[in-house]
Amino acid sequence: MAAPGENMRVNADRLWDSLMEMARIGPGVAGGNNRQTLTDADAEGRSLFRRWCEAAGMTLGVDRMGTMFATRPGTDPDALPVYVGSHLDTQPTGGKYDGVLGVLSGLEVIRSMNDLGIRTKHPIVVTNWTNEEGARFAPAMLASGVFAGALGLDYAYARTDPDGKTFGDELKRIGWVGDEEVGARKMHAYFEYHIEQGPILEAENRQIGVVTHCQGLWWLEFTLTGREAHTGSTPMNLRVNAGLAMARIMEMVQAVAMEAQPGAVGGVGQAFFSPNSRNVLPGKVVFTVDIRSPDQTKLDGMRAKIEAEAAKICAALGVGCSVEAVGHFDPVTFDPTLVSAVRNAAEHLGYSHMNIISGAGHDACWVAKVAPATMIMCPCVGGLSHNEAEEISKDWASAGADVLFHAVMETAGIVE
Ligand code: HGY
Ligand code: MN
Ligand code: MN
Repeated sequence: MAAPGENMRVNADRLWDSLMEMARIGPGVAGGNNRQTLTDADAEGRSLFRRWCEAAGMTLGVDRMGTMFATRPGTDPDALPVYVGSHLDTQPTGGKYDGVLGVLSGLEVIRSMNDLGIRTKHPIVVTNWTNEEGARFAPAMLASGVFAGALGLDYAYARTDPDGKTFGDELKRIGWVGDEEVGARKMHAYFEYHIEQGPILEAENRQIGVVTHCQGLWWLEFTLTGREAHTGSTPMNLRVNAGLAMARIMEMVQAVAMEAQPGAVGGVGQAFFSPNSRNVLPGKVVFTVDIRSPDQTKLDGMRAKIEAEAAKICAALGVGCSVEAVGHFDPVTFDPTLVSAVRNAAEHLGYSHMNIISGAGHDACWVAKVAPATMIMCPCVGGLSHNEAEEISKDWASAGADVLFHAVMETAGIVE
């Protein structure tokens, strides 16, 4: 059964108001957000979150990756905390809810516990992970990857953005280098509440996604070397055309992902041409292939095929080809006990629900390596995300937050 306190609900208006207030920081150009990690806007959002946490009576710890941990004490000082978290950084053309909903719903759980005078055995920690998106500094889920021991701190600090600025310098610049060793914290459990970022829950008319798994991912960064030449006076048979090689590789990635259906995706979201001049054939093209699948064999098979076929495409055009994996995590199975706590909470609260596999990656994917972890999802309009038009309803937002509230209370243990 879900936690006692049959009628526990979050304050839906307060949650929604907090989402809208955070959305005013780092506004986009079309109603969404551009609050990229380690920018001044990110720093402003972090300060607002810190003020809210301190006003709710929590104490803040920060680790050397800048991840924020706000703690509400439990009655048992020896009990490991229950963590609730997600991320406040956004894509350059991001929505108002991706990541933010999970962080601010965690805060809303604390605010509601305060309203109801609830005490728990285990402490509760609300977490804002640094650089979940991986938009400015690849890979995605960078801080949680270091926390889980999958990525090194020095590797993370050396990551550069397109302007050549390093993660470490930017973290120092905004004044958010904490003193805690990354990964020193031990967790009793971790919950992440997130919008689905896909069309399934809305199409199936379900309020809650009980997330059982998350698909794995490879980010393959290709660097193709052609020969800079005049686009007008260079005969077609004399070209060493890296742009053409990229186009053929992108077409091939689409074909490999379609051959791997169902349960596979592949595409390219970022490409850079050098010198990127309209009438110069590119000497260098750098682009990242993003492939994902919940099936390990299928995921790794796609990677092998894409790398082999890309080498053939480039050889046929005389284009140089190198590839580096700049992001990866294996498919994840979330903790069955926590998954059941989420399902029990949804049933207890009378919310429609279904099992779902997360299409997007989340910090929970790395946390699951070092602690029992799971996720809760709510629908989003049209399944749209990583788009400023990302939208959810207030009812969807609060239903998921209610489920989070009950699942966390059940796991943290209410003390009468
Ligand atoms: O790439 C992802 O899946 C996440 O949005 N960082
Ligand atoms: Mn996210
Ligand atoms: Mn995202």
